Amino acid sequence: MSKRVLILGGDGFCGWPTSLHLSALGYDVHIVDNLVRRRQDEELGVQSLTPIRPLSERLKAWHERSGHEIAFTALDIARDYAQLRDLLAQWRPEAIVHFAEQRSAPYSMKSPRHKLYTVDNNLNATHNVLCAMVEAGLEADCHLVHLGTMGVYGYKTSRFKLPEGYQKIRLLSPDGKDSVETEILYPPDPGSIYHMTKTQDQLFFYYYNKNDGLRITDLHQGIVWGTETPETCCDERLINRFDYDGDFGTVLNRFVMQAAVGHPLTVHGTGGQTRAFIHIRDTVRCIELAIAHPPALGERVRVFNQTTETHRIRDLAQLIHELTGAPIDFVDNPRKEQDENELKVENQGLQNLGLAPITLSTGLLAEVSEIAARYRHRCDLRKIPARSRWRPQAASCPPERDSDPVDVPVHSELQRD
Ligand code: NAD
Ligand code: USQ
Repeated sequence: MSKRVLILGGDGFCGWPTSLHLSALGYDVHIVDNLVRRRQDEELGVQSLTPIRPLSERLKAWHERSGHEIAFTALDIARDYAQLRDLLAQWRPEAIVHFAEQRSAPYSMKSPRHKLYTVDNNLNATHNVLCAMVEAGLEADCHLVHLGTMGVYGYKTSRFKLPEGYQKIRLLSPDGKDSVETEILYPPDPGSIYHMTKTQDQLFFYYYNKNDGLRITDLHQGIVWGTETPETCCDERLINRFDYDGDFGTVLNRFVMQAAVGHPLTVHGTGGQTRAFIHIRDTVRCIELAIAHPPALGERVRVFNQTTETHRIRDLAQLIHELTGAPIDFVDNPRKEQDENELKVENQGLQNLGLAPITLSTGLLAEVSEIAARYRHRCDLRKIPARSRWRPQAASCPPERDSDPVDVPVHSELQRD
């Protein structure tokens, strides 16, 4: 019998291609999603650059193409605790992949209500999953794979490589005469409310692993770029989402898309920020590897840095400029972050399990560029600038008026699909 995998957030940018990839490998895949991400597009008055289909149509198309069925349950895992628990107790997944959080740093900083929504959604979602796993009696049988972020470490330049989750330290006695060596979670240093929720997820994992023996892998993922995987590009109805707007669009995909529509590349500040990156095809492969190698019973939370390379933002802009001729615009940075930082990352864990990293190449950039060019007529140029600010603006420059974050019962979301 094939292994049962529950994908929380399986309609999203990473969750959809992962669901297809695991289904193609023969896993019995079941998606849970409340489709809030589609409603956030409505809230922001924007749409994915690629024409993503309703989830029901996606699932039908996948069945037609592959012969595999993917089940879907609509629920809000941050609110519908009892339904989540019952689903776990009845279906008894052997692995759960948890993508179902509000994942945009700018969205989390738009207004007090967006901060409240992000904290409420992300912390309750993660805690509900852990609590339900215990109540459903899945301690020994199920492995939770969570998508965390490289941003939990913060972006201060360090003399050392960032470790995979844990840091050896020496604790000094109050008089400084004695010391003891130990290992702790790397000191968190979140750069946004969104990133802060991911640092708090780590404590939930630590506790449930220690207290209930849950087996957990936390994947500290870098910025994902690219859009298609072999499964999503086999039928236009399976196409993955491509976010380009100032809230959900991430930097490299934004630059490629900006070049395709003739918009200057929007480098924040000096562009001296160095960040970790991974291609979407490696995302799905890393999750496959994490599922195939669960921690042993009694093992502490396993942490992998799910990233294949680091790049400085202005170097990426320069590369796209050289490939396309698009001009570079150094804009005021709406975020509170260091202008310049170095970043060295330990990332052997997933490679030891068999990941052969895909790194930035002109061929792969051309593929993203081709998608961006194909759908550029769907782009709304007004949605490109990043307007969400980390600090209140001066009175002479009033902030953008944002609508409230989505806050509607799940049932009306479902009627849209
Ligand atoms: P996404 O917003 O495209 O997908 C998240 C999915 O979860 C959406 O389909 C949404 O509807 C669903 N969801 C959110 N809250 C839910 C809830 N309470 N109940 C049920 N469903 C809910 O995001 P993504 O880009 O696919 O990211 C997935 C995960 O990976 C996130 O946790 C994110 O923090 C992490 N991550 C993403 C990136 C990236 O560059 N995209 C990088 C590092 C880490
Ligand atoms: N940036 C620009 N120009 C732009 C957009 C962004 O210069 O048009 C800069 C930002 O100021 C920042 C960097 O590029 O310094 C990265 O921004 P981003 O929006 O690409 O990525 P980020 O906000 O860090 O968040 C994304 C995902 C998030 C994930 C995170 C991984 O949205 O879910 O956790 O990447 S990491 O960055 O490693 O924390």
